[in-house]
Amino acid sequence: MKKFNEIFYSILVFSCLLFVTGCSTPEAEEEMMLNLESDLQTAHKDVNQSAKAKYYTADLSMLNNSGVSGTADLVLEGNELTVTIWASGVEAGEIHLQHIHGFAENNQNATCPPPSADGDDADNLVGFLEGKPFYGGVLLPLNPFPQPSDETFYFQETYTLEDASVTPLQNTTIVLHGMTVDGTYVTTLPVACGQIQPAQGNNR
Ligand SMILES: [Cu+2]
Repeated sequence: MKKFNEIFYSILVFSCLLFVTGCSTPEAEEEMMLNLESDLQTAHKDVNQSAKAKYYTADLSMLNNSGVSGTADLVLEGNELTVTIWASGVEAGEIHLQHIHGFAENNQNATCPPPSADGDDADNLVGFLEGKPFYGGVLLPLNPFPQPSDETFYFQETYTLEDASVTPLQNTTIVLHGMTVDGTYVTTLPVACGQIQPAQGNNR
């Protein structure tokens, strides 16, 4: 009889353990969170149904002979802006500032500075401030800023726009920064720039 009780007790303990662990494994919790998240996303989409996604693109061309080029894709849905950037020719191991630039105050169309934007400092470089009359001020920092381990990077981030300062997006530019000049890394030096334009996807 004692033996039976022992076995019965062990089975009881074992099934309790199974029940408890089964309900609280990290995997199960993660799955629950994912389900919850997708429910939330569905709800969010329903709310934003009237806000049709708008698609934009920018060809990033090199500035200051940097050898940097790239492409940016932007999707604006309501006030959620997703920015994707592929860049190559960047300096490995260095932080590359990147921003959406433009003129918030008067909707002037931002452009990329020509080589002649180099002022009379005769350094043959278009500095951050020398480019500003063309691309305007920083409207949205595209952080976290990439610090690639090689000469390319892929970047994607979604931002909730607090106000209308970056819209209309076709009036803005994307500028990548950061290059070594005479042995010194100049974090702010513009290395690539592209005007944001509506993409074909707008007709989707
Ligand atoms: Cu910038």
